[in-house]
Amino acid sequence: MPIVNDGLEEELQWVTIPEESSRIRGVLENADPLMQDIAFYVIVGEHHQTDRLTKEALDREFDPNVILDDGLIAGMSVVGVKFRDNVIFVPEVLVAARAMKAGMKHLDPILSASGIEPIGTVIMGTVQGDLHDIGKNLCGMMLAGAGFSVHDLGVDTKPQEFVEAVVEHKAELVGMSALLTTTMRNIEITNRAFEQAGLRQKVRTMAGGAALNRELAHKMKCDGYGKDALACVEKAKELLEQVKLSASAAT
Ligand code: B12
Repeated sequence: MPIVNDGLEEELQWVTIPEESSRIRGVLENADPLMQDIAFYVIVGEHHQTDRLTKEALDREFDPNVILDDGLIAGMSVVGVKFRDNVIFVPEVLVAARAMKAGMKHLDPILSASGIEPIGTVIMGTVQGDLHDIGKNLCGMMLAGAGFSVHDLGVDTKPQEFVEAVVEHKAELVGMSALLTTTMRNIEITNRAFEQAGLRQKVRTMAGGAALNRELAHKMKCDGYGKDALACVEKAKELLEQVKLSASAAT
């Protein structure tokens, strides 16, 4: 199906790297026109329209995961490309992030609702010095939806804050988000803080964000890496099993 939203088609002209273009187009060309509209309004930072259309999509019984992937995240991918290529700058990205959040506000309660006893506890936070929170929030929502109890420490989280939260909430898992190459090393520093607090054997840590890949996450001494929110949930479940196994081996 072609892109029927002319504004979106125009925006896609900014995506010039062939692999990026075919990945983003692949999603949008297979998406419902309503998802194309949502993506467009995220790109241009129209939070009222994103808010309205996300609600309309839910009323029309679109799967919330489809709205998230084919609408909101697809739009944000184009924003990412335009920002990287200096087509837009921080203020425009902030306006797009506000639009994305306006849509996520409707999806959050649905993606987070599970209504069952938590399967485990996760502390989530963006590492110290880093203010990006969209991806971390998505991961938190998906984890909550999968049955985890999630405590979100927000952005710019100091290593000691992660440590204190693990103790306070008796968490088995920690999820760290880092989008900047300059803040990535704070993942390792946080892992070291767990070591110094004598907690490193008890807690499993995972990380994600644009700055990372599997190798880097392991180099930063994490137990796991997730490339997106779905992988985050899978990794959390896997690490929780490891915690349970090592706890039962210790008794
Ligand atoms: C939005 C954005 C901003 C917004 C943030 C708003 C907000 N509330 O989050 C604003 C404008 C504030 C911003 C500021 C800056 N930004 Co910025 N930003 C972005 C942008 C365009 C999109 C990020 C995003 O939200 N993506 C969408 C979400 C859904 O994806 P995600 O975050 O990657 O999350 C997914 C996965 O990574 C994973 N994941 C994320 N966290 C976790 C955690 C765990 C545990 C797991 C398992 C998985 C996981 O799952 C998520 C869901 O699928 C990226 C470009 C990009 N391609 O990433 C640049 C980008 C990250 N920013 C960049 C830069 C340079 C900056 C600034 C330094 C710019 C400046 N000169 O001021 C500042 C830094 C501010 C600071 N101290 O943090 C660079 C980083 C380059 C680098 N390698 O270091 C990028 C890559 C753009 C670029 N190509 O140049 N930015």
